[in-house]
Amino acid sequence: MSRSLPSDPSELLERARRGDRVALARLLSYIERGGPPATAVARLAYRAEVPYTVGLTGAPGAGKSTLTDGLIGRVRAGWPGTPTEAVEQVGVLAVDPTSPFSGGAILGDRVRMSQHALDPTVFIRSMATRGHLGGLSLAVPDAVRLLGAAGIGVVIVETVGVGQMEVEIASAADTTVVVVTPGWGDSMQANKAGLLEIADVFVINKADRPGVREARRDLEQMLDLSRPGAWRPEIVDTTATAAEGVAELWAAVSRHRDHLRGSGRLTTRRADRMRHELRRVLLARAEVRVEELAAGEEFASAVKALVAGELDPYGAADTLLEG
Ligand SMILES: Nc1nc2c(ncn2[C@@H]2O[C@H](COP(=O)(O)OP(=O)(O)OP(=O)(O)O)[C@@H](O)[C@H]2O)c(=O)[nH]1
Ligand SMILES: [Mg+2]
Repeated sequence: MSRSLPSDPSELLERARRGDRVALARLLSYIERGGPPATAVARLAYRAEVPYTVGLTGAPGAGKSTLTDGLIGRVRAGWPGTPTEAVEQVGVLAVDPTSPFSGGAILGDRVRMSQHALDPTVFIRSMATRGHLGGLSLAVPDAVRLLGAAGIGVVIVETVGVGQMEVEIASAADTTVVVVTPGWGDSMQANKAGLLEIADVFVINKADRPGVREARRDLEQMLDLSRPGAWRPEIVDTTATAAEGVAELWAAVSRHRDHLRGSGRLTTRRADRMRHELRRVLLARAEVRVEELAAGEEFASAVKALVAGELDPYGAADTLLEG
């Protein structure tokens, strides 16, 4: 760190609330690294009121970061239709589930290249898996709430990739945007169904390239065959590099948000997420408990008894759990 900071989480959070971005970054590092400090930060930052979260996922290189960069300006201008509802601060978390390092060369460079990198009302950070128990699927919501506790009203979570893990992270958003490109079908064949399930808005980026109409037809067909529901995902064409379609994308996100709020689904969605999150916390805690048991004497003698044929594994497990 370039200057002295307290290490106490509540002092750091106090500073982060007053706009100290270095303090906020330090708190995020705690969350990323895991262990008791991560839990302490997460508990301090927990609140019912959370930022509106927009997840962006898609294949590597689809244009998520370029789109995010364009969206930031839109977000700062407020929600379409409700311009009085100002969004004073925007957060961006760029998540790479495949990388154990944050600020890694590629992700970090792209994040830093953002035209908003020096804007004090915009907070951009990359996140990767480190020690956080339960991995990124627990660390990301903790991080989002932390940004909220620091006064950030909208958080964009960019997740690289289209595998199951990415889908899980991206779908922990209020509005999930799936970014595809013309000719996307092949690269995402494996997880088309998963993406279809989580998408609230589809973006066909790189619309300056041939194949946009085919890509749209493909998506429309898939939507026709699935998900009869109150919300049919909108499909927006964008050319992120020329900032084309970004306003329409933000408008589509905003309409989805109106739909969630108007139908009461924002509340039920968030409750579902908390149900899921609590299960994951319980599982993570149970795992720790098992490791503790496995390091103990009782466990060692249970193994001996198993080897000698005096116990079966199920009986042994029952005994250990009761103990
Ligand atoms: N032709 C064209 N190129 C684009 C467009 N949007 C992004 N790109 C380019 O595609 C490349 C990848 O863009 P990024 O925004 O970094 O894509 P990303 O999805 O964030 O990539 P990862 O984070 O690595 O998964 C860059 O060279 C962009 O300039 C577009 O609309 N049209
Ligand atoms: Mg990116």
